[in-house]
Amino acid sequence: MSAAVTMNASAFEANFDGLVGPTHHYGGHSFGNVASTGNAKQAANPREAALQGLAKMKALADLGYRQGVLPPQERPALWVLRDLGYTGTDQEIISSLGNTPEGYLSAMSSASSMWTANAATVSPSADTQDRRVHFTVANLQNKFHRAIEHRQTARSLRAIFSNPAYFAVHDALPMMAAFGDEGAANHTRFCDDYGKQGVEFFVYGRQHWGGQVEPTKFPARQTREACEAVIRRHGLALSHTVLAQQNPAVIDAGVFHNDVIAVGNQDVLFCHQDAFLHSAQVYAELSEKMAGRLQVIEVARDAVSVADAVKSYLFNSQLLAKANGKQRLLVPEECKNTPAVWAYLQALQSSGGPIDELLVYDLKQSMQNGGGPACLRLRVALTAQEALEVNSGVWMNDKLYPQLCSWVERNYRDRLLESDLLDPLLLVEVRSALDELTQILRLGSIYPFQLHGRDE
Ligand code: SUG
Repeated sequence: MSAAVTMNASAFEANFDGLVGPTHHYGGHSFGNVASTGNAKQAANPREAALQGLAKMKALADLGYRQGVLPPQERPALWVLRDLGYTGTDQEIISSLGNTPEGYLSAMSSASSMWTANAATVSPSADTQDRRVHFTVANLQNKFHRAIEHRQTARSLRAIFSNPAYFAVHDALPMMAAFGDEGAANHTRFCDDYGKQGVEFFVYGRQHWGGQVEPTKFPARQTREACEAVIRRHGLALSHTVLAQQNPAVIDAGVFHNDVIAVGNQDVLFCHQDAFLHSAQVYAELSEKMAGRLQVIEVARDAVSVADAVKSYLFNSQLLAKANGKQRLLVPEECKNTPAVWAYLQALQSSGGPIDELLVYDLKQSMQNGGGPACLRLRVALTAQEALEVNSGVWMNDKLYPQLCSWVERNYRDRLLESDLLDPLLLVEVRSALDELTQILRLGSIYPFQLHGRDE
């Protein structure tokens, strides 16, 4: 069974999933993400959202994969509202925001940090010059509700990957359009073995200086300049990195991150025919840098349209290594409900190719905001020694799972509308829940309310 193999390997890939926060709701904040704008103002169920995410984490831990938990952020972000000139007590600020047409309270209450593929870009120690695991926290500067995540993300990552002899957690890049960075959602690492040097693949939506083509309808959130800065910071060898531009037409069709149209793991790239500009060149460069060992599974537009890929999140799946040398594909339930996609997946599974198993999970609460299985996780390849240096309180196991489920059951509401964000009790509930969580996960004081209201 894979359990023994993945746990005992000298290096392996761990997934760190974002625990959904208690203010999960549908704010419609992400222009270009059609699920987010399409489901705006629907009633959300934060309790169900958190339990759905925990069930996926536990299932992967049970299959033998290393699975970690990243904590949610404190919301509403009152320190940002104070920066914007709102004054008074916390409760006075919250109630004074009820009528703002800009939706400030909703944006400042977003639980969007659950999508930890956007928390950071991670380079394993086998790829970096100083042989440490490097993280660059994503600035997420394209969206107001997400641009406020990076400082807490850095604090949380430093509380988990705290030993500087093994881990380097870099602050976010400058908060400018030229350096728009959305983290691992636009980054894939190919390798033969997680512990050996791999090929890091960076996909950008536009080039800020000197770019030729860009989407015209929706924003390209990731820039080439940001990818290049991450490559420099992490000390990656250019002989083992590949940069590619996303096809602007698919961004305009709702593919706001590359992980909505492509996923890769080890020596497999699974992507749509329309994912990249100049696909043939991209595959050739990847293959050359992988010394010919790359397997590309390209899904033809005749088999699955871009619209069906966006609706089902076929490519926002997790490709997971198995002990038999093949891979599992973990997809959201929406794939089952999209006939062309489900037919494709049935054929894929029995094709004799590198993917021989499907896992299907219900992640509807997150999916309705445009966040599938792959959005919910940050991949960190670790050696066995590095894994020992990770704050052990965050590893998912038989003890942590019931503790977190009970914590959710006790602290989360089962219905949340935008108007509920005005409820003065919600802030009290959030802070008391997060205080307890930092103890369960043994994180120490990381939140602004624990740091006397400061976000620095
Ligand atoms: O940034 N949705 C997120 C979804 C992120 C998905 N991540 C990856 N593809 N890796 C986003 O657009 C919606 C929030 C709202 O509208 O309430 C939101 O932020």
